[in-house]
Amino acid sequence: MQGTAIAQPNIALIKYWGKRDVAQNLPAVGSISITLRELHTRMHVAFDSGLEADALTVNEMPDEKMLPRLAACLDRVAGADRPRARIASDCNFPIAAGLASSASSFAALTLAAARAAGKSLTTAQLASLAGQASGSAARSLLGGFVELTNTNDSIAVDTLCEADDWPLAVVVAITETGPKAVGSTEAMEISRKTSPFYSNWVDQQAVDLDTARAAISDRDFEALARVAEHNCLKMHSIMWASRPPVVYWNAATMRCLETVRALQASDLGVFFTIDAGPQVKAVCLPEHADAVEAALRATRGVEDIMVSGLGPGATLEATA
Ligand code: 2P0
Repeated sequence: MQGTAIAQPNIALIKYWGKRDVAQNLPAVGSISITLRELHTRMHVAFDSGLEADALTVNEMPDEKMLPRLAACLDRVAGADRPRARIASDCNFPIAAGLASSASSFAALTLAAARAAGKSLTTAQLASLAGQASGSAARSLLGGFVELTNTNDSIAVDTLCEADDWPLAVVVAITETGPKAVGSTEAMEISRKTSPFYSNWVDQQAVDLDTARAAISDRDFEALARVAEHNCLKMHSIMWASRPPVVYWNAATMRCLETVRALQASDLGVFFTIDAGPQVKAVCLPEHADAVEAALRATRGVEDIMVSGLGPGATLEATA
């Protein structure tokens, strides 16, 4: 009646932004991401019929705030009549700072809960369950370069390229810690309902996905860089033009982009991407990671740096 799983966050190169079905949490567009290696969330789930209520600890501290969303995920995996559960989450990177902690958390939780419930689920079933909890979580089930596609009434995830087959590095420049002002679920709905650019975004996504898929298949870093930066800036433009506007960037975010532009002008293999937060992720060729890290560390307003390679998908751990 227990299970433990570990999952890594992922960074979208072609972004998920907007929902076609809010109740089912189905995305409006497909997306392509890279799964990281060094950052992780470990989730332990133990069902216990002697418990009167679910209980959650995050990094060994009791946590009431996240519990309803995690409990709802357990209900979907194990059924609403399941025994109550003890959930222990341990994360080795800052939570809610634009680093996709929900992706690694819900990928690990879905896998751990299925094991604890004695269910053997396919990747498609796991993706659907993880995706209902958090759209980006389904991508963390797999490693390397991962594509999430919309099917008729669900989603599917596939590995486009294993981590070892194109071992890029990611340098994360943290410009601000602490939770964001507007959660991405709410910001997506503001975009969908009010941004004049939203329908163009949805219509153009297939072209960006095709371009990125081809670049990954050809290991064409320049082509991937161009389409990923374009897709990222389009996503933020939708938000800037919505009412009310949603601006996740701060002054240091902008300075990091200038740093990346300067590195590109010196012929370093690097490009930026930014998610629903002010951190800048610089994706680079591994031989350039040290130079990219040094330049971002020296950028005014950067509080901390994390460096990661690309890694595997979510895995179950042997439970003692
Ligand atoms: C992504 N983001 O593709 C995009 C880019 C943020 C910016 O997926 O509402 O926490 O729980 O499905 O998965 C963050 O959104 O959103 C996200 P919900 P989630 O990575």
